[in-house]
Amino acid sequence: MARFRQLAANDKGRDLAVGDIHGHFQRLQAALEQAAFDPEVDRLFSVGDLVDRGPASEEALNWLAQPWFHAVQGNHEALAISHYRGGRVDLDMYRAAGGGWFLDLPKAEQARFVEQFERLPVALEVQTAHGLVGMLHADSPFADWAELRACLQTRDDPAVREVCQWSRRRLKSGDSQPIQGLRALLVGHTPVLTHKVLGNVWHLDTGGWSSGFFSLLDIGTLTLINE
Ligand SMILES: [Mn+2]
Repeated sequence: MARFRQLAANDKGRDLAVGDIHGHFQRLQAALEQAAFDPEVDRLFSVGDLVDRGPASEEALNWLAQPWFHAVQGNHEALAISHYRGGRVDLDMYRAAGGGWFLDLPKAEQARFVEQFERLPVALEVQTAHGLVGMLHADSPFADWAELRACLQTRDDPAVREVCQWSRRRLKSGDSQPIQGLRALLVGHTPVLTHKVLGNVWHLDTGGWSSGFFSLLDIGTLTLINE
């Protein structure tokens, strides 16, 4: 499956992006209703981690089946894939991180999720009237978006995937160097109290799945509509 996806601009409605969901689809639905999200014309982009921790991870499949919903693969989707495919996963860590619902599923049920998670790109980019907006779960291993695009399009490099899905370096070090070739890069993975912009990198995991709220970013205008 393609590790990089490119989407054309939405000339009919709004494109909104949201941080980590972690099984809290009911809360997300409420946030969308408050934002008057219209699935007929609007699109919703997830920066990954749809499952684990929350009460309704199973609903991820219903959301992923919607034509207006687009997501990249987070480290929690990667954990499910890795476990199912026989990779090395620390099961205590995985269970502690909310993966119990998946580990306890029969293998055939796990397959239904893994098949969909494997279809998710590691990174995607969306055209907007004001420039290109990129998304991935954690951080870009390259300062130039074109380099990441070319890399994901041509080879499967586990080290590149690792940074894209797991790194907390940028936020920890307060690195405000922008990603070249993008108007904005949207990420999640590390919870923040309110959205945080470093350079042109927007950290959107404001803990809607825990004690925070879901930030919905209009990627056309780069404005938060509920913060
Ligand atoms: Mn994560």
